[in-house]
Amino acid sequence: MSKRGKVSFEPYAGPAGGWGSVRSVGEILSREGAVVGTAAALVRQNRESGFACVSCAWPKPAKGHLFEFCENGAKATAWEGTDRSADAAFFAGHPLGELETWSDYALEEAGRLTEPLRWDAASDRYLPVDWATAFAEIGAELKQIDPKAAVFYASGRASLETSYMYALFARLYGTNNLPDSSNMCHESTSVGLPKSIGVPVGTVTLDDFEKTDCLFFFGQNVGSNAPRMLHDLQSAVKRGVPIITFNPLRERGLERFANPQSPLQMLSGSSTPISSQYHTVKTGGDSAAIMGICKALLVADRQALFDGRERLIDTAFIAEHTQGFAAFERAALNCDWQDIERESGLTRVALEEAARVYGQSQAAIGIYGMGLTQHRLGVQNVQMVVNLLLLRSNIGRPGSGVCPVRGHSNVQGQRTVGITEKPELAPLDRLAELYQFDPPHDKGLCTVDVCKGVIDGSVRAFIGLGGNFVRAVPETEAVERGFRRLRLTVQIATKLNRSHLIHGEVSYLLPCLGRIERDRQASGEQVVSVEDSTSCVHSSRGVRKPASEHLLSEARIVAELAKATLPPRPLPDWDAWVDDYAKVRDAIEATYPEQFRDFNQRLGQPGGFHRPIPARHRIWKTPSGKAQFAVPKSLVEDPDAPVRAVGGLRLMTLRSNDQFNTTVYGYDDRFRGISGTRRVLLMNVDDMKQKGFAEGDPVTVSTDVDDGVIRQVAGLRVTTYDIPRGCCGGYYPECNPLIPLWHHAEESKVPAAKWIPVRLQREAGVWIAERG
Ligand SMILES: Nc1nc2c(c(=O)[nH]1)N[C@H]1C(S)=C(S)[C@@H](COP(=O)(O)OP(=O)(O)OC[C@H]3O[C@@H](n4cnc5c(=O)[nH]c(N)nc54)[C@H](O)[C@@H]3O)O[C@H]1N2
Ligand SMILES: Nc1nc2c(c(=O)[nH]1)N[C@H]1C(S)=C(S)[C@@H](COP(=O)(O)OP(=O)(O)OC[C@H]3O[C@@H](n4cnc5c(=O)[nH]c(N)nc54)[C@H](O)[C@@H]3O)O[C@H]1N2
Ligand SMILES: [Mo]
Repeated sequence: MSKRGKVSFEPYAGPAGGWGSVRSVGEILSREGAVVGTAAALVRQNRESGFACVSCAWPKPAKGHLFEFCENGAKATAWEGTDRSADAAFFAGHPLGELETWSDYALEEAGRLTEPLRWDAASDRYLPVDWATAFAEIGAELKQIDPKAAVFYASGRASLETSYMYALFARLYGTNNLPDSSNMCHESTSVGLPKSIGVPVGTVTLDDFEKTDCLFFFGQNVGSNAPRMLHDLQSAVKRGVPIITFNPLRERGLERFANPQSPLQMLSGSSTPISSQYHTVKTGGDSAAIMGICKALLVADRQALFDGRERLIDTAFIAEHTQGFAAFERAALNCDWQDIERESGLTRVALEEAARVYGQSQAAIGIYGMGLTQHRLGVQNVQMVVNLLLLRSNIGRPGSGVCPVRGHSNVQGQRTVGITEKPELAPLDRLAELYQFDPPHDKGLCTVDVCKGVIDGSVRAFIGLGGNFVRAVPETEAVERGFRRLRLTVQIATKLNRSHLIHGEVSYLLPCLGRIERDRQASGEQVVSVEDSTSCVHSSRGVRKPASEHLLSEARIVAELAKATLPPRPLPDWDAWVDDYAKVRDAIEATYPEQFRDFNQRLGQPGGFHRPIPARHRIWKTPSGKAQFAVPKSLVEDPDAPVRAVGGLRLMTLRSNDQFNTTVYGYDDRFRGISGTRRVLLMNVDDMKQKGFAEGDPVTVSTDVDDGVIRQVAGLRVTTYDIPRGCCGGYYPECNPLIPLWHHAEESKVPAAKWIPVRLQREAGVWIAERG
């Protein structure tokens, strides 16, 4: 992994996993100086006695492999377990004005935060402050602020226990302003799935992967972002299960995988092909593509009926369990192949082939990620996957189901225990009864609304439970300007990032324990719990010595903030909760008795337990009581920016194999053959020719919308890439300044980060690589 090595672009011919992955892990372990402690920690990653990986949300099997981690999980662990620290001496040496010029990489590379800090205006520095003073001052500030003007953001990592306490604190204080990273991520799922099948989460478990005989994969980059899933895919492929993939890019992990835990594959240099069909759909072309498959299936079904052969759709299931089929069928049959081909960028023949394989399967799973949710019609995309599955009764049967691959390791769980800006999703009556108060009933702010409020000045205080808000959101410039005008910013974090530097008048940086660290409280060492992408709740126990003796647990920080802010009240007993997290779990169980029955007891069982998901049993909690077919509103995923005037491109923002969201581990994207830089723009060779660009030309990218705002990112270098014509790719978060705040999914408000209309301009002068 080169930090600032030679810049090069060469197609990567190796598989995902394999020796490249082993090498990459070794490099980060030695760079973080964390070899011994972290290697020991890795053995316990995702295992019964150990901690849940801090990287992605893919489930762990109840009986783990010897090493139940992947390349990127190991990097995340090493990153948190680094022996470097951003301590008082570090901050004494660097005023914030200077740190603002540092890269995301350099900021986090400074190491772990070690003590509580308060911004000092005179010296423009973060200076140490003791915990008691910090809590008292923050409490005093919050008391002065209208609760409706305060925001309690969460980034998806904090445990169920901390998240429950955080949400309760916000509501006792008087607000539902509880946005979380999910608002930029799978909120399209949380809005789409309830309409279609009556639950906000996926329906599959790991067991279904062993029983399925057909997998669809839409817009999820498994090799980089959920690598442990490759084991499940590899086993499926070995059983002969076809994998039908839709992705504008030929992602390595979706093509070939060499299992680093298989001595045979590692020594023989062999690998497993993953996808059996790879459809390089145009960015934003999935609704059209799925419509094409449905249409082909429905046409073939009519033919089968006519010929007296077995039907291809499950008419009995459709009649008993669904609503809206006739309208959907009509829409699909009336759809023009020309429109489908134009919008998806795929041929009718290719889509008919996908339908043919699907039609032969007994049990299919639809897997998807950000390629579907981060679009203007992201909610519709999700519902289209369900439509496809419902046609052949692929929900609520072993081996079948819908599988949104969540991002942060506890992002799904945070929603489960009440972190939501939507009051109707929180059990307010129950909370009122348990804690004897009148919870706020008005709608809180989601991420996009928070950005609006920060820009227009109606938001006054921002508390961040993890995350890197200003870097992760759209409309970077205006949001940063707004953040500097806030009265109060409080960031609870493990590592320094840009959101800590763009701060309010009064600003605190509160360092916390990471999940891999031992968390000792009055009753002894604590375990916490998290929920994965399959609604499996399991425990996590830290194994490493904390990075500094001054760190507090997130649970403790939240409790102290609550005590300092709220008027004295008998309930809850925050101190008792912090002394023993099992008591918080009792409170969670009392609030959600069905979901968390016998919580403490079941948390101890191997592999944890699955929350009940009615759709798994074909109980549909929709208004009609049936699963719902949804007619797509349009096959064009960006209703405001249809193919604009000649020369415009659709930009999708991507993660490299060397980052976790805004955390940049390095400047290589091994699977995509890019080394030494992130300041690139991936382009189709014919688009480059047409624009007269040569390989490596520096360009300025501008957003192509007419709203009077100029949004630009300069200094990207174009490189030819196997990407559909009319589309281009750049990295997140570097390209975030290009996303207009209003350019988000209808209904779910997820920023449409996978289709930003842009124009390019060649720059005079030479391209300069980023500073590491
Ligand atoms: N190592 C690592 N792991 C992670 C993360 C990380 O940054 N690093 N992030 C975590 C988080 S929070 C999340 S949400 C997940 C994100 O994981 P993913 O859901 O995989 O998200 P992305 O990497 O943004 O890109 C998704 C894929 O969608 C494709 N794509 C883009 N546009 C379209 C489209 O219009 N249609 C289709 N079909 N495909 C499209 C891209 O080529 C890319 O392969 O991963 C989690 N895990
Ligand atoms: N253009 C574009 N924008 C996107 C996306 C995209 O694909 N394209 N993806 C979106 C998605 S899916 C997501 S989820 C968001 C992510 O947005 P966020 O969740 O806000 O961002 P992260 O980069 O995950 O946050 C990283 C920071 O979290 C802190 N941290 C790490 N571990 C811990 C911990 O254990 N406790 C605490 N308290 N802090 C910790 C560290 O300080 C670190 O710097 O970004 C979104 N933004
Ligand atoms: Mo995410």
